[in-house]
Amino acid sequence: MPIHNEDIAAVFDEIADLLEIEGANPFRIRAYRNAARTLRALGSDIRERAGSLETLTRLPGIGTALAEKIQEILATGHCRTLEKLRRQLPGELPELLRLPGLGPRRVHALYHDLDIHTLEQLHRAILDGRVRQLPGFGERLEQRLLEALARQETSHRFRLATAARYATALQAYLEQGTGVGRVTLAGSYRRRRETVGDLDILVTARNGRAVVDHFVHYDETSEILSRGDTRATVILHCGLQVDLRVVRKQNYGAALHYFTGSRAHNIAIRALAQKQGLKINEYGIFRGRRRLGGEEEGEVFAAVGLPWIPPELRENRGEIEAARQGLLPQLVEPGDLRGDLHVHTRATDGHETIAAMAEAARARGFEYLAITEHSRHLTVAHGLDSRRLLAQIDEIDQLNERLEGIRLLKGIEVDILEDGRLDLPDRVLARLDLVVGAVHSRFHLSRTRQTERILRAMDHPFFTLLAHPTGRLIGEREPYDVDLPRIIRHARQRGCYLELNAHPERLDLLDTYCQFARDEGVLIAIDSDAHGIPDFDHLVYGIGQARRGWLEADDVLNTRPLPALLRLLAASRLK
Ligand code: DGT
Ligand code: CA
Ligand code: CA
Repeated sequence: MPIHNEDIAAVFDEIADLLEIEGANPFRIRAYRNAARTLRALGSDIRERAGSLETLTRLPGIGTALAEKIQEILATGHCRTLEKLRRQLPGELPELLRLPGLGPRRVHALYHDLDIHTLEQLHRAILDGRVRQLPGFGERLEQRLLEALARQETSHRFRLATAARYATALQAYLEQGTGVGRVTLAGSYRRRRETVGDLDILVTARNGRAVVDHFVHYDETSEILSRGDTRATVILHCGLQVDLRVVRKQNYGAALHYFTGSRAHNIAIRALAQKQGLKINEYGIFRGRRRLGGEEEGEVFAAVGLPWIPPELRENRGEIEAARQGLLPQLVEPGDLRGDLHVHTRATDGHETIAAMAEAARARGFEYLAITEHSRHLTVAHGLDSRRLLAQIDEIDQLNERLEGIRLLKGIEVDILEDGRLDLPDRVLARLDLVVGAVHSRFHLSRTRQTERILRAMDHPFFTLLAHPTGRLIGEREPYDVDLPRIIRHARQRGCYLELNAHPERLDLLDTYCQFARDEGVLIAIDSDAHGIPDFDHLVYGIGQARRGWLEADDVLNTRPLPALLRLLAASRLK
C-alpha cells in the first residue's frame, strides 16, 4: 500500500479512537474506521484521485466530508478535526490509549465511569482496587498496566536541549544571588549526554544558607524535596529535578569533578588515587589529614598523574588509559564546522527560502550549505519529484552566481524505498552535489531486511551520506532494528559517509557508534536538519554527541574547507 494511504488511514483511525473515548455517535466512529479500511485496501495511491471530490467520493465509505479531509491532509499534512479532538479531550487520554491492553473502549470506561484522564489517576485507581471492578478489566490487566506505568516513570528523562532552556535560566537567576561566585552545571548535563535525569548545579559562596534560600524561592520551583545549609533539591514546574550544592571556593575543583561524574569515572579515579596513598573526594585531595588541593578541577587529575580529561569522555570507557598514554583525542568543537549538509526550505516542510537559509548559514561563518529537501515518496512533507527538484537545481545555480561568501550545494534527502532503491531517477540524482539517503517508512522490517535495504541503497553509485541511521526519536520512537556495525563497515568499503543528525530529538548515531565509525575510518557529517533558522542551533548538540564519541575535527566531514569537501563528495561517487 502506498505510504500516503497509510498516513491518512492512521489519521482517521486516531480520530475514530478519540471519538470513541468521547462517547460519540457510533455511526460517526464507524465512518472513520471504514474510510481507513478503504484507504488501506486501495491498491493505488490515493493522490491519483485526490484532485477531484467526485472521484474520491466514488470510493466505498468516502463521503464529501471525508473526501475533503483527505484533500486537506494531502495539501497541508494536518487534519484540523484531529487536532481539535486532541485539544478537547482532557488530560492525557491519548497517552492512556497507548498503554498495553487499553483500547478506546476501555479508556472510555475509565474516563466515564471513574473520571480518569491522567496516567497518575490511573495509577492511583489501580492501587485503590477501583479499576478491577469495571467490566472488562481484571487483575492481570491491572498488573500489565502497573508495569507499563513504572516503565514510563523510570524512563522520564529530559532531552538535553529541553533541559538547557531551564538550566540557563536558572543559572542566570542563581548568579544574581548575593555573595555568589561561580555557578556551574555539572552532572550528565556537563557531560553532554543526550538526555539528563536531573540537573546538578554547583555554586561557590561563603554563605550556603543564603544561596539555598534564594534557590528555593525561584519562581519556577513547584516542590522542595529537601533543603539544608549547603544543599537543596527541588522540582521545577516542568517536572525537572534540580540538585544544588554550595561549596567554598577552595573546594570548587574537587566538587566539580565529583558532581560531573560519571559515577564509573569517579570510582576509577578514586581507585587510582588510593593506589598512590591519596584520597580524593568532593572536598579535595588528601594525603592522610593533609589537604593537597582541590580548588581547580585540573588538580584532581594532576594528583593521579593525568592531564585534564574533557567531561564528555568521563564514562570510564578508556579515557583514563588514553590520558595516561597521552592519547586523548583533540575533540571537535563547534567552531570547527564549516558548513551544514542537511537542511530544508519552504519547497518542502521547511519555513524559509533558500536565500534566507544561505544568509543565516553565512552569518554563522559557514562556507557552504547543502539544500536537501525530501523526495516525492514523503508526501506528508510535500517531497520533491524530478520536475520540482530540477527546477530547484536551476534556482540554486542562479543563487550561487550572486551569493557571496557562501556556496550552496545541491542535494536531496532522498527516501530509501522498501527494496533499497532510491526514490528519484539516476539522471536527476546525477545532477546533484550530494545525495543524502534516509529511511522514512517501513520502520518495522526485520533486522535482516532493514539492514539489506540500507546496504543496497548505499551501493547506489550516487549515494553520499546516510541520514539519521536508526530513526530513533528520543522518548517517542525506538530505533528501527538494523545492524549498525555492519552498515558502518559497509560505508568504509563502499566509500560513503554517515550522518550524526544534531536535532535534539534525534542524535540517533549514538556516541558509541561515533566511536566505532571513527575506529573504522568512516567520516561523520554533523548536520542540523534545520527546517528554519533557529534550528542551526541544534548543531551544538551534535557536537556534544560527537565529542562523547571521541571524534576529532578530522573525523568530521563538514569541518573540511570547501575544496576538500567537494573532493570528498566526488570521491563517494562510483564511476
Ligand atoms: P543523570 O542525572 O541520571 O542524567 O546522571 P548524572 O551523572 O548527572 O547522575 P546524578 O545526578 O545522579 O549525579 C551527579 C554526579 O554526582 C554523578 O555523575 C557522579 C556523582 N555522584 C553521585 N552519587 C555518587 C556516588 O554515589 N558515588 C560517586 N562516585 N559519585 C556519585
Ligand atoms: Ca544529574
Ligand atoms: Ca543529581
